[in-house]
Amino acid sequence: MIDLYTWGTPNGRKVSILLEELELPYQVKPIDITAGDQKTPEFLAISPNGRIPAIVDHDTGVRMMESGAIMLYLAKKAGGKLVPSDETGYWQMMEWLMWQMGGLGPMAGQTHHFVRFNPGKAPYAEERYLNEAKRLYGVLDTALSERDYVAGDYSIADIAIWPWISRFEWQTIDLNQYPNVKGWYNRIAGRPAVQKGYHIPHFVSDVPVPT
Ligand SMILES: N[C@@H](CCC(=O)N[C@@H](CS)C(=O)NCC(=O)O)C(=O)O
Repeated sequence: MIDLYTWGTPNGRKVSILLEELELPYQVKPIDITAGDQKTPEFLAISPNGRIPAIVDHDTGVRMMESGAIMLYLAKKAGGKLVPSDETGYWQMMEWLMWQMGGLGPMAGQTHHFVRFNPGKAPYAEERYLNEAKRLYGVLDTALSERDYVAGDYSIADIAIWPWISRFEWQTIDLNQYPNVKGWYNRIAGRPAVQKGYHIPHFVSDVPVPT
């Protein structure tokens, strides 16, 4: 059994959606990051960086933070499901997973901070992060003009990227400007595991539907 420490954020949803896709049994341990639960000594012993998501796998004794590492661990545990088996596909998956972890996630996160939650306080930061978010949407749109999913078949890289794109409204992004991203977003949003994993640890609002 796996314990998933999470909250209803893009990084948390990456792992809950993956666990649903892999059909691995897990129990949810909500960590309310708005109440400071991520700073308790008990949670820091599991996730030393004080961020969700984190897991404890009671089958193996593994404790882990960092969503990208957790996703690779879980996919391996499930026998390599949602990881391309061919060499080219594998590294393409890894490339887009790293793109999400090092690029889209941090830049979109800053966009949420400045554009959504602190408008007017730092116009330079708002412009910088929103422009970078738009640039990254463009990169994804170009990649998806050649294929349905970032590494060919649906993989953990798509699951890592998707919850960040699901915040397009917070980012003031019009998905109609990125038609390939919009089609990909809707394809993934329609998956039952995505609909279920999105609402972990509890329902906040419906999965956003672009108009
Ligand atoms: N690189 C980390 C980032 C994790 C992260 O930033 N989590 C946010 C929620 S999306 C968090 O726990 N924030 C709490 C805080 O900032 O104190 C990962 O991918 O797991």
